[in-house]
Amino acid sequence: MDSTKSIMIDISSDVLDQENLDKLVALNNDHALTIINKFVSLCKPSKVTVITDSKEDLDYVKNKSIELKEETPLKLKGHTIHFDSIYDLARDVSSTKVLVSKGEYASPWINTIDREEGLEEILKYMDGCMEGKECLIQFFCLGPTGSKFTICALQITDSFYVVHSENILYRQGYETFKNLNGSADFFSFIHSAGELTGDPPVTKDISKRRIYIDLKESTVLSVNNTYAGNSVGLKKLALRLAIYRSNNENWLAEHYFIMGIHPEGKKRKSSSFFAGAYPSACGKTSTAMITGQTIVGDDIAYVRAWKDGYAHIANIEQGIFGIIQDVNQKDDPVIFDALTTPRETIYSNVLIVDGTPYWLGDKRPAPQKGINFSGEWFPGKKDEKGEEIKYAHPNARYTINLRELKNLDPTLDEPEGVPLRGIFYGGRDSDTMVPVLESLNWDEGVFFGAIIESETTTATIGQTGVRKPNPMANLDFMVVPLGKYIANHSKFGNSLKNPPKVYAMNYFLKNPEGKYLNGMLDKKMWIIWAEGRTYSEYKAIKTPIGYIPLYKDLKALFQQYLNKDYTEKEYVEQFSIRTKHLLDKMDRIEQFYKKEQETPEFFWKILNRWRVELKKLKEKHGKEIISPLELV
Ligand code: SPV
Ligand code: MN
Repeated sequence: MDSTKSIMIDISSDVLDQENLDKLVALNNDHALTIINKFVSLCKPSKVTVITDSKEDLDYVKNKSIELKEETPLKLKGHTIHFDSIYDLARDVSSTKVLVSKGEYASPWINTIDREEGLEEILKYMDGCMEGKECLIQFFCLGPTGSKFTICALQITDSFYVVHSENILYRQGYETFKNLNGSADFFSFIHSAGELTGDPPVTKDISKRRIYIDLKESTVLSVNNTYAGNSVGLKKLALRLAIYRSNNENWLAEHYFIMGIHPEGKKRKSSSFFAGAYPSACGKTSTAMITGQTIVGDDIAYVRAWKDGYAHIANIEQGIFGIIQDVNQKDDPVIFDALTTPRETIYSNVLIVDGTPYWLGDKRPAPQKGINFSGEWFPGKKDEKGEEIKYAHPNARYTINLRELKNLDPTLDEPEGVPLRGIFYGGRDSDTMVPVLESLNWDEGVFFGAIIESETTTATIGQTGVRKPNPMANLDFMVVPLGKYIANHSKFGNSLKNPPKVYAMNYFLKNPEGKYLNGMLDKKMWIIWAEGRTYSEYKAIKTPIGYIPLYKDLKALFQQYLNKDYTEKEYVEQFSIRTKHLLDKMDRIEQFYKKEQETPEFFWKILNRWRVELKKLKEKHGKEIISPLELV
């Protein structure tokens, strides 16, 4: 034991005691020990604690997070509140960079920094960043354990909130790590909240917030932040590493929810599993939570070709870090119930009034005072720039384990994942795409994902409401050339005997007066229609851009599920082909993809076909907006 210690672990016994040392040695993994040695000596914590999968260790994290005031208990049992710095309430895209070597190609919208320069900068910020603090070391599994999907991960951090969140959101993996038999095949995340200020303590030096992705070492370094999208290694930091790996191994790592769709009154041999990618804050979680359906996951999934000829998909998480704004009793009864009853839940950046959390759009009377990320809050409070501080942040979140939800699909831990029947792609698009559209084939479906445009939201720092391309809702996390990523999608699906059907979705279409054309509940009709299409149950109208539903089928669905009279006028307004808007979109998309050196040929072919056929349609009808009734 001692000789192992002197060779492998170079940490003073004042910092790492025998019990914790033993836990590390038992892993029998030199690569992990090398990383731990390196970062403990750089970050200089006063204490190192190794967290195994035991309840005792997990409780230690929870209790210590409260003791250190990273979290504060609320009125209901298991509920806590965590506040991030007022400057750290969303993902910081501009400080998140991929380390690249000289001469390496990166698509222009991938934020990069020269590897040497980036490492020098961030390692400088990390030097001594844990002084006087306790450092936690924990091991996790991305994906169901013991499965082809599983990727192991090592997290080193000085934030108990980060590890507590991870323990809710991911599967513990200390025991699985032992079974790696010394392999270096895992992801590593080193994080520090940096110097802290205030009560509760938050990151002080936000100008030195950096999140640097080292693809070569399968490592992400993140410093001077606590907002989970910046700090929690296993979430979007791991997604970036997985995108890199999957694109070199012909599988997919996606910003997907997964749901089981269960149409009323229809007997299926098995559940119908669908995935969907929409940019953050565009209805992903609420789709996966549609009443009557089951949820497998709401944010990140891996997809692999399976021997049955289907793509199989697995949620790599086991919890939800969900946007809380607009969650209310009427529209999201399952989540609302879970959030207002005792269970392990971390709230972040909501308003606390006498130990009870309030958030925007909760449909309760607006509170008049309380504590939020700005300290004591009162109506009319302004920030430094003179802008009003709302009582809760629009990107305020809740963190819960999926097992807390009564609509959880029983396949969450299935090592084989589940066969994927369909994929939804969508964005916040007020004027172009119809509410639901089926692709003509797999490559046209890849095109649907590749041409997502969406108005920016509060999930990222910066201006909101700006229309931007967001391929597969994954652009923020892209670490390989976009062209390579699109080509990988094409190749992946075309190699399957039963590729998923693909649907473009748009929940945000408006009329020329700016009024939304669909209600919150309408998306249920689109998913039930899509599911039925995968069983060839509905006929559809072929348009230049794909298949749209027949009026009679939607009318029947609205009647059945909402007891609503869906009028032909509504259908025509929603499903007309807006040729001018679509052609303008093709121009924008062309400009965007022209910047990419590696855009595959099939993409340009489809874009040109859309253009030619949309123009023809416009000319044939002598107008810009063509009613679906004229296309039957
Ligand atoms: C998102 O913004 O897409 C999220 C939350 O799911 S974050 O962890 O910030 O990425
Ligand atoms: Mn997300």
